Amino acid sequence: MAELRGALIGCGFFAINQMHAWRDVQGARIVAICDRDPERLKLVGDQFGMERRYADAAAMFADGGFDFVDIATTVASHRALVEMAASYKIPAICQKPFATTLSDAKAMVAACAEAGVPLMVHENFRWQTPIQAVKAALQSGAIGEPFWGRFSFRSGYDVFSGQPYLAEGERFIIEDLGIHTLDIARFILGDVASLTARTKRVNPKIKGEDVATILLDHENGATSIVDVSYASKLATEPFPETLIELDGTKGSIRLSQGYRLEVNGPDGATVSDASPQLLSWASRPWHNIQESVLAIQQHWTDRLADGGETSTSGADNLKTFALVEAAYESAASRRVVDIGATLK
Ligand code: NAD
Ligand code: 89V
Repeated sequence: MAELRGALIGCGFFAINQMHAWRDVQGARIVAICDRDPERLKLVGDQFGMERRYADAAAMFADGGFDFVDIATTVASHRALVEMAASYKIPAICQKPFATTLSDAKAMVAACAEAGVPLMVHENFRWQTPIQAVKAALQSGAIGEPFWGRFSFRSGYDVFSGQPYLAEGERFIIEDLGIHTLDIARFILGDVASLTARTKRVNPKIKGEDVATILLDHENGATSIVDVSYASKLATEPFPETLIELDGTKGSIRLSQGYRLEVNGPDGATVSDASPQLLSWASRPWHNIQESVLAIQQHWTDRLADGGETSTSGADNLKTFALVEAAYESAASRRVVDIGATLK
């Protein structure tokens, strides 16, 4: 099968990881890049030896010559760029957060469905090695039926130096980081029927909330807590680890700091190391995220080649995005929010 040719839009902070990962993906390569900022276009173009460079996405689509597009811009441009891809019948990957509103996200899913092209959200956290290890342990049946979970990301890491826009939005931690944690909760314990949330802003230098606690009622009857913070000053900084606790009818799973995975079942406890690999282009502490970028981009390439549905398709991600919207609604109203009603 011929190698798939991709085009990447948005050559910013995170796209560097995506470009490195595309070099390692089997079966696809990037043939064109686009950024409206000439400095970013030059920097990434030179670093990755790209000949085809565009300041305007419309001009790049008009020239064509690629089989899919990887949209790595920030959220404001996602809807227009996904709809542009659909209008050219080009399969699209879109960075998280998928859109600024759930109605935009639904419109993007509808546009790609009408065009008959796949759409995947670059929701990479569920592809992290430790998260996949927890899922595999649960699926092995070792702890029986899970009835309770906690998905926790608490850090004091300075995310604002690399991503200054995170300090400027009315919304911060749920939309940027909690979106990953909520997706992990769905991935591990299944879809959510309703939720309740509380938020706080601790850091006075930012606009949005930097602490959130969300109580989820899963459709299978399990209860879980998603708690996220960028205001937690810990003795050993855990960024960017998601810690997980699961209690089941026959045992328990604990993913603790340092990627330590403990599975306690009827036959006793096993402890293993669920650390991610340090890829040649990766650097600590980001290597956990960087490895998952390669994993999701390989998954996209494999599904595009065999026509299968991706794990984080646009349609799937609407259910994660609905949790983000519902969490903000619940924090504002202090009420329980029904996810079925949010998704309607
Ligand atoms: P950034 O601001 O550093 O980069 C975005 C780039 O897109 C900029 O260079 C900008 O000029 C360009 N751009 C924006 N609109 C454009 C348009 N219409 N046409 C062409 N170029 C355009 O942002 P970033 O930190 O790289 O974040 C990008 C996305 O990646 C965000 O949605 C963010 O949430 C996500 N992100 C994901 C992770 C993760 O682990 N999954 C980590 C960091 C960032
Ligand atoms: O994954 C992200 O979207 C990043 C970070 C991990 C820093 O929150 O913005």
